[in-house]
Amino acid sequence: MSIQLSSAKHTGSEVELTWSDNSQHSFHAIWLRDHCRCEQCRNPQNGQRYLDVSELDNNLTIDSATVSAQGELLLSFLPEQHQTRYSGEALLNTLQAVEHQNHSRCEQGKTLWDAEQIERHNTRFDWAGYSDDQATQLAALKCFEKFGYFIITDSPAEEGQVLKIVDSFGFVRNTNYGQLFEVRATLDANNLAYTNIGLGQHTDNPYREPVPTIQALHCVENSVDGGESLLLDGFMAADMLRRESPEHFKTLSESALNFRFSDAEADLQARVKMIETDELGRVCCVRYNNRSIDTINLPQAQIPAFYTAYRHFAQILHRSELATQFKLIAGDCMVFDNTRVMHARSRFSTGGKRHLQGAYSDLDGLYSRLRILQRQTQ
Ligand code: NM2
Ligand code: OGA
Ligand code: ZN
Ligand code: ZN
Repeated sequence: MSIQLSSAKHTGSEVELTWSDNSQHSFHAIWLRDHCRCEQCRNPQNGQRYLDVSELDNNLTIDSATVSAQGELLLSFLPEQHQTRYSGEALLNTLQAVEHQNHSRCEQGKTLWDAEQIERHNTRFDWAGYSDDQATQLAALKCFEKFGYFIITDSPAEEGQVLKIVDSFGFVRNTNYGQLFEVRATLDANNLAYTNIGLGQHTDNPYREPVPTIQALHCVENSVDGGESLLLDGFMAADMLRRESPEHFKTLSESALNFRFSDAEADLQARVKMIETDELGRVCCVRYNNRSIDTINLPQAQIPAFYTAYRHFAQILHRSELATQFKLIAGDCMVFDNTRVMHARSRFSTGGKRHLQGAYSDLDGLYSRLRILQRQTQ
């Protein structure tokens, strides 16, 4: 049984709570007042707040704080005589959330992997099972949350299938490349992706801010020699960089770079970091694309340190023990977190045909879908 709220003591500005395991935690009056869930403070149907903090009295204090027989915290505030209550569980959940500071984007709480580690897990889900069964879809989305990708297998090798796959977990992000883009060798390609040359480890569209946070690549046909795929965990690579050289990691997480894509119809530019960290220094986005890095216009005094760090990161990305490699066959679709997982493809022959269809999407939609599926299975 989880711990219960036993007693409350207040000083006017704070409440000190004592729990059944004798631990103690304080909450401030302003937090307790602002988070009130009564019908005057929040809409009971949708839970959205009516209250705006500017309306709170400057002299807000706690008038009384007691613990009910059911273990609820009962409070009243001055000067407005407002009353509110909290379950012990809600307060405990808050304390835990504060301690972990977890969020769906950063490296913490995820399982970082290298080639050997990922091969011990299932990351492949066949389309029939996935589209029929919510438990399978939930497993695929949990795989994505943990490892940054999943692969749909045995889906119809038809044009447009990639959009059905994106629809299953979220929403397509339209860009200058279209809702859906054709990845095949063309003449006059506006992007090297549309040729038969190999593409090194990269994330897509670092020149776009906000970056598309998910990419789906569905294989319609792949009868060429070569054209093999590779995925690697960019959070793992960033972590290795940090372990091998905290200084190089710092350089890449602090230097803003210009990325650019320009053709007849678009001139996309973004000034962003190769390794982005959150307020606690945890990696939450990596960007790496040697084709699209614009002029590096750092002061020349910073150039040697920058290139040393950049080359170190690049060398890590090319270590074969990091990458899982496979050849997409018709009907396969890889869905990956474009803020975390890097992809690459090897050069392919001009004999035979290779045709992928791609689409961008975003993490907010996928994580929302994941939480809804979790809610339904609870
Ligand atoms: N395509 C395939 O980010 C990139 O420029 C990689 C993107 C053209 C949509 C290729
Ligand atoms: C891309 C890309 C990989 C491939 O289109 O962004 O990286 O396998 N394609 O062709
Ligand atoms: Zn209230
Ligand atoms: Zn790409």
